[in-house]
Amino acid sequence: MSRTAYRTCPLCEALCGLELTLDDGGAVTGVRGDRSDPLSKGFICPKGATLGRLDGDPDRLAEPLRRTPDAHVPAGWDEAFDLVKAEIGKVVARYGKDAVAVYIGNPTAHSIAGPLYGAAIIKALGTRNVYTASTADQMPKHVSSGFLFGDPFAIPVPDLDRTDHLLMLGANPLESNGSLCSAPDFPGRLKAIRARGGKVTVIDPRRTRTAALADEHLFIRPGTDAYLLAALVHTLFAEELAGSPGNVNGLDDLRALVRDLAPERVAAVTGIEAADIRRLARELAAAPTAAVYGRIGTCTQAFGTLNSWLVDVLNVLTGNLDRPGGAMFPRPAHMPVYRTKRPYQTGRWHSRVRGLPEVNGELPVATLADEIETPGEGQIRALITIGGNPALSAPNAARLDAALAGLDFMVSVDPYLNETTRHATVVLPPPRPAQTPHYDLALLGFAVRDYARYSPPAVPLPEGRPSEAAILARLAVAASGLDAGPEALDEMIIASTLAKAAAAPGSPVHGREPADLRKLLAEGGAATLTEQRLDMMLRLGPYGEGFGADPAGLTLARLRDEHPHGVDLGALKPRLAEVLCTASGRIELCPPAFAADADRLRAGLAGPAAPGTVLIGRRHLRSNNSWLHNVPELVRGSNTCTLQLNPADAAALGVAAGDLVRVTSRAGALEAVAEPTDAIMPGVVSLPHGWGHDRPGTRAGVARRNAGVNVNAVTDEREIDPLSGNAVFNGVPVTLEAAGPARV
Ligand SMILES: Nc1nc2c(c(=O)[nH]1)N[C@H]1C(S)=C(S)[C@@H](COP(=O)(O)OP(=O)(O)OC[C@H]3O[C@@H](n4cnc5c(=O)[nH]c(N)nc54)[C@H](O)[C@@H]3O)O[C@H]1N2
Ligand SMILES: Nc1nc2c(c(=O)[nH]1)N[C@H]1C(S)=C(S)[C@@H](COP(=O)(O)OP(=O)(O)OC[C@H]3O[C@@H](n4cnc5c(=O)[nH]c(N)nc54)[C@H](O)[C@@H]3O)O[C@H]1N2
Ligand code: SF4
Ligand SMILES: [Mo]
Repeated sequence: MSRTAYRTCPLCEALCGLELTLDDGGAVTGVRGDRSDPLSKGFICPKGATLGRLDGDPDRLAEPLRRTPDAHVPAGWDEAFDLVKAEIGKVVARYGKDAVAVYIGNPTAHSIAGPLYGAAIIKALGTRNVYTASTADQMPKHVSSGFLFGDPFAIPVPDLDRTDHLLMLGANPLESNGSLCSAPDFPGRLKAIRARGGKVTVIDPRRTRTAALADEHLFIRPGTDAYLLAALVHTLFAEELAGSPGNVNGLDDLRALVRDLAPERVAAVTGIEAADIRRLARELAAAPTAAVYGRIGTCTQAFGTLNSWLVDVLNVLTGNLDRPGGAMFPRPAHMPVYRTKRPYQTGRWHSRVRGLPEVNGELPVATLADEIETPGEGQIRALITIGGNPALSAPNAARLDAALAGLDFMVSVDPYLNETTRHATVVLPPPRPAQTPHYDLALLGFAVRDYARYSPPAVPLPEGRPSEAAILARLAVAASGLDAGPEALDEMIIASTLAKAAAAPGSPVHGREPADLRKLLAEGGAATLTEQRLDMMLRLGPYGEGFGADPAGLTLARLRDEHPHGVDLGALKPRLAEVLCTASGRIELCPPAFAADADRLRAGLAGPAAPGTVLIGRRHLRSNNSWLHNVPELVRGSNTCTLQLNPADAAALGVAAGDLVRVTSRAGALEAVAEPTDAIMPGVVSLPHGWGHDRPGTRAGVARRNAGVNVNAVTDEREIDPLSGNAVFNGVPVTLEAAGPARV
């Protein structure tokens, strides 16, 4: 007898609803798109469709592992946690708190456990050595929003379903399914813009599938978007196309800043003709509604923060920020709208070795190896990784990989023994996706409609197996050195949240007795303390039941029982006033730190446009960073780790399709199989990331047989976006050499 269960796909940011078919033993035997999900309406991609294979992967760890001199061997949960507590305690006692570092990876943003317990672990450790995949990804956007709007998480998303004009830079949602813009069936939503008479323009050094779907695609030299964006801003001012945005500071400073950055000056460096730049600006200004959207290609480059900022400057100047069809702020159901925030700041501390500023409470992953390798007070001796694979994903990953081998102690929360976790003294595996509850705490804040969905576990946990939330809670308690159960942590967080809510004017429970609220929460039908925390957030949120204030409002029980396919909370609504929290109460359109960084831009115009070869990244639909290469169905066909290069460049090198090319940079070298294609600009080569599964000591058979090469052998940890500390993966200078026919 089979049965059906519904849940959100946890793999990418698109939040698709899935319909799982399960057999008697709880194995997932089929996956389809959930047609009743109001946001995804049955859409599914090949990754979601093979979730059952991932869920039942025989290489997935079933129990904790402990490293011995020969290999990793099974350990009991108590034994594993005792070891973690003792070893972390030793490092802290000998070297101090900063000697224990944390690295939090991408899947943590797709779970309930990560957002609810990650911060508690950091707090319990009291370390300044906090690293996440954010500094290999979207940190520039946080810094931009922090300075512009006062809140690093107030990131406007393009209102895809209503816009008349989308200008998209450095994003390829036909492969990635979108990022910082959760939109199931992103391709369908793009086609709909065109179908209703709108226009989609793509700026990318590669003619991607997204570019092919668009009305217009313009090639751009990697790393030069800031020149293009500044020239667009220049044109809006020069041709008096900018509206008169209210509630902004810095308009005159901005105008002065871009005065000398006319399209004619930046044409050579960007590779885009001045007439085209002027036309782009005019079209943007003339469209009834428009949104400018930049993603990973604009963040993971040397001008990441300037790009992220100028994207929103264009949205503001064209009157499109916070209006339907423009760039809007979602209003997620679990985020209170009454919170009071402090003005945004970066650089509250600096990294020990390179003196890089703290951003959002963390340091750049590009300097993690420095901090592990460099002796002295504050040197990192122990590391906790949660859902991350920095031995592949970080810039100059080979160096970091070697550094990890030198740690005194490492514990990894991860379902796989892979390139990173093979260095761990202890591996703590979270359960299967089908055994894990789901609610997208991190991603619902970027969805193109207000929407919420809770998925309870489809399969109960086996006796004695902790949920990922329980693992992280126990890790937090172990890290604190206290003698308490993990429940104490949840109780503490619940108590302090309720007390704050009761004290906050404007909160639905203002003036209520926290103890009464606690009682109501306990009676609310949530199965675990983790669920109670989620219930609390939903009740206090903008659509919440407010502990009785709005009896028809949302609770976790209601979301779970009455809306098993998710609930549509409507199109995005203007809400800038609710979001804005700068000290001035206005949008800071020209933050001094950003203006100062524009000097670097000008410096780039002084010399000749660099003619050398540069490397960019690439994503494939059937891949997901480093960890889906163990699913047989996903490593076939087009999902291959090849070096794309322009046929003219291939001819000059004397290589044909299938030949090996040696790629060398300041940081290292690799050999990859050539794939000549005119979809890529001359002078630019592209390799996908997340490959290189040939290391000893890992346990992922399919991935090992489809190893590929790690692009981060040649990316350079010394190059960062200085304002955010973000890694530079695009526009990496490399040299190429023919390396002979492919070895089979
Ligand atoms: N299938 C799949 N989906 C994924 C992932 C995955 O690995 N595979 N990863 C997920 C994650 S973690 C993220 S962050 C998102 C990212 O989602 P996207 O931002 O859509 O990522 P990409 O598909 O890499 O698209 C980036 C584009 O930027 C272009 N580009 C490179 N350099 C430059 C430049 O200098 N300027 C401009 N204008 N463009 C440039 C590249 O050619 C590429 O087409 O995807 C998520 N979804
Ligand atoms: N050259 C280059 N490098 C890049 C990028 C690029 O475009 N080019 N992209 C960057 C980006 S955008 C990102 S986000 C980073 C990603 O960087 P990371 O987050 O460091 O790497 P991932 O490959 O996502 O590794 C995810 C890890 O989480 C584990 N995992 C999977 N599911 C779970 C779970 O449910 N719980 C836990 N605890 N663990 C789980 C996997 O086994 C794997 O070890 O890579 C960055 N690196
Ligand atoms: S698009 Fe993303 S969320 Fe949707 S099924 Fe594919 S991997 Fe899952
Ligand atoms: Mo990412």
